[in-house]
Amino acid sequence: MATYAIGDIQGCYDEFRELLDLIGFDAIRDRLWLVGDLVNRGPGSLDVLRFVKGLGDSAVTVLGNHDFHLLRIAAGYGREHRSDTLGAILAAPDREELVDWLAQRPLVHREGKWLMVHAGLIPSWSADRAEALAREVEPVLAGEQRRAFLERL
Ligand SMILES: [Mn+2]
Repeated sequence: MATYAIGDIQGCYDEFRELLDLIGFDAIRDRLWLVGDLVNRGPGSLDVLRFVKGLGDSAVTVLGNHDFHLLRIAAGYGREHRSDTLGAILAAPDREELVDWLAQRPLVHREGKWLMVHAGLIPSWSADRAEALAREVEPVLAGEQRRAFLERL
């Protein structure tokens, strides 16, 4: 069993699948840590979301700023930027499932001596503090207060 950590996929579905083939990733045996920003910029954000969601417990994903951008737009807040490539997700028949799934991802993942977070921590924060703050935000984002939270984000 191996754990592979991969950074910002940013909608680059074909390259992502190519990379998984290259490292011989086996969803039964191995685990994937994804460091946030699954979506936007690349052309395959919808496929990335569907695929990673389908990996179930084999993949751990923390949220990145582009993922938050999608959550805000899906909730009716924020504006699509001209360079955004989120249209296919927003128009997808499984949009609600995908957005709900994304909103339930953690902000911080900690396992043993490892801490995974998108784009780093404020230097004055400890891992404990980052984890505690993440655990405060996550149920809000995953629950009924999501819209109110995203409006103010
Ligand atoms: Mn980012």
